[in-house]
Amino acid sequence: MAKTPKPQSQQAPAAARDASLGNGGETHQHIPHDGGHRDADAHLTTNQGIRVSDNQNSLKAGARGPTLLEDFVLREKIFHFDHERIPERIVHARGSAAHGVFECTKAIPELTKAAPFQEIGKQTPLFTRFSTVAGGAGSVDTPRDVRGFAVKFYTEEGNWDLVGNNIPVFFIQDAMKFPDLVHAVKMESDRGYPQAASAHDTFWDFVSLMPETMHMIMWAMSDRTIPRSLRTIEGFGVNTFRLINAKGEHKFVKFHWKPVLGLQSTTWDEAVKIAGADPDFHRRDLFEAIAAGDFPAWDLGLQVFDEAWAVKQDFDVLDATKLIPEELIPVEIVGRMTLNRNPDNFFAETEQVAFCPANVVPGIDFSNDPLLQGRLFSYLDTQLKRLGSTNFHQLPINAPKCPMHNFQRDGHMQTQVPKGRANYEPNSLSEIGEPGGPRECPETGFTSLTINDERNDGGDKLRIRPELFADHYSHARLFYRSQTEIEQAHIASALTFELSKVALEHVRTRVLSRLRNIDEDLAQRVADGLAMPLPKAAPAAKGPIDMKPSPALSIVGQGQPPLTGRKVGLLFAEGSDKAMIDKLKGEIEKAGGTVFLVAPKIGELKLKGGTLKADGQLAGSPSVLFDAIASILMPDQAEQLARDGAAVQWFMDAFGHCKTIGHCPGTQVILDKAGVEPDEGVVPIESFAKIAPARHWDREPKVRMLA
Ligand code: HDE
Repeated sequence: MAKTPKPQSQQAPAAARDASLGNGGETHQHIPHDGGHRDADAHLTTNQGIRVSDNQNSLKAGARGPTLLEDFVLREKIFHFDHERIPERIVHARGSAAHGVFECTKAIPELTKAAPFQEIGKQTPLFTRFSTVAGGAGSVDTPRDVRGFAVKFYTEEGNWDLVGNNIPVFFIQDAMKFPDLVHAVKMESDRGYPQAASAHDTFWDFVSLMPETMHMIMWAMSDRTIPRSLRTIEGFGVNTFRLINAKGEHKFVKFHWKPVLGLQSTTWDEAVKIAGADPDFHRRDLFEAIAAGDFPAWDLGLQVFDEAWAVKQDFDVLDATKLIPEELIPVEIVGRMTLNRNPDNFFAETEQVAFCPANVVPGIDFSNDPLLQGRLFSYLDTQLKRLGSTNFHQLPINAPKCPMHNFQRDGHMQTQVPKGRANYEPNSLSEIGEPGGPRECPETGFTSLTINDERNDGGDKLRIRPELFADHYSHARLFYRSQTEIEQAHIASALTFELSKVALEHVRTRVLSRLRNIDEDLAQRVADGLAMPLPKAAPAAKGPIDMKPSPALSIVGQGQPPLTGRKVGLLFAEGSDKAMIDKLKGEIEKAGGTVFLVAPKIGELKLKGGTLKADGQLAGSPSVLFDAIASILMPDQAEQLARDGAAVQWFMDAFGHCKTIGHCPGTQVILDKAGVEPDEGVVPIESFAKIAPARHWDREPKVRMLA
């Protein structure tokens, strides 16, 4: 009689088992129902709680026989895996998020009764998700695109979601056009490309036919859409909201987030190269900064105004394609958000978080902005599809951190177990001693503002836009003319690049005809860049009028940000002077920067005065990944490296991207080969830490033909 074979898991050599487990072989993990905390000593079980004896082999009829349908462990595991993916967000699919806290720095009870703003020092926990808009969940981090900036405040009076972008205006004025806009910018429907790019026919066709997009187009073509880091973007609520105080008095408000690290962007060439070098560049940067305790922070600012001010403006405050220059209404800082904890689980938190502009708390209300009104419907609707159940508010990341009681019941994935008979209201069950359930709160509950709109035309039902919405060019002109010379050149170059990818000539012509209404010089530069004749200006329904330039709209105009939070690539090789490396590293860290050591080989290298391991290998750590670079090399090492394309490109790119280059005399041979010319940004390492973060824009005309 044949001997009963032992289960394979017992037969396998111990080493093979350990390797396949990857966790030391004997350590099982237990993921309990309470949200997944891990206990290394716990038993591996099925979802039914049955202990699993063998997680390596399926159950077979004989060692070489077919797998048995009876194997519930295998079936459950594969079944669950098969359903791991959920629909991605139709827009803003790719995102990164973090937990944090909002601290009130200026109490404003006279403006709003919203809980986070009632007293200085008051802390409100929050969760913030940044995103690109057009690309899918697996696309790259650095396309030219708007960035989403969504914050969920878990206040003690319920969740307030401030769902904004890094640009204060939007492409369209009315929610009716949102599906058209998104269809036009996403991959073209027959060919399925381009992914995460606006440089294609359908986007520009739509844009050229919709002059209301022109203001946002100026922002989209500016350096705002190619940020260096998510930590260096601004955020805006975009739509006009209202603040209401305890007396019921109300004002309009625009929300602003200002990054404490300052604004910083990349060059287009750099953004493109980063996409190849590290598709997860922004996600990694945010995660690593928080993991290192280098917590990014933003100040929350408000622009507050009333109807009396609004009626006097040349634009309508309900029009999301317009902004209020900070010079007209200063941004008043009322608090600071600090992101201080990475998500424990990307799917459970970053993916399943559901933001909704309709989530407001007492003290905050909506305006009649027709874009906002459409948004109030869309988010809940799309989240039902994406998260699959009306009960998605019960997911830990979405659940309020204050008590929540109502008579809503049942539905897919109900995780709560309501007790008693009272699932309706009113009820009189308390009269027979049974719990009657929660009751309305006339005093403290949310009440909508009773006034509709002072300027509403009697409330007739009309498919129409207000008169002032018709000026599509004045604010586009304001934005363009508020930029520094170099930023204007970037806008002209971005337009030239994008339109050069548009095959339909009539579309290019139509865009040029619109640009003439924004700025003649801009239109001419783009026409020259495309080698196309300048068409007649498009007829404009209204305007444009000249507004006073707003320096706050420029990034460069706001000055160079400090070294705090920036990453410096430091190149060394075998034989480099360790004392010099240590000294420079110390100086950079003292100034708040971090150092990433780059060498041709990653293992321990022998240096003059010690040994050192690199953080990254040269070919895998191109200079586009750093804010500035420095090198400490001996002449003979430099001679060798000058024959390595990766080394030469390291310096060439840093020079081309207008970054600071710190060098020692030994490096000169590579600098020469890389075409690095002396200028104020090419400095001996002794003075590096003082000017490292700066971009040297004066250099740009030397390295690039700008439109
Ligand atoms: Fe959104 N937007 N949006 N949007 N939006 C979504 O909701 C929509 C708009 C913004 O990290 C969707 O859950 C309409 C402006 C952010 O999860 C969807 C209109 C602004 C995020 C939706 C707009 C935004 C979204 C897709 C025009 C800046 C990502 C997935 C009327 C103020 C939130 C989802 C996150 C997501 C609809 C315009 C910001 C489809 C209909 C303007 C940051 O519901």
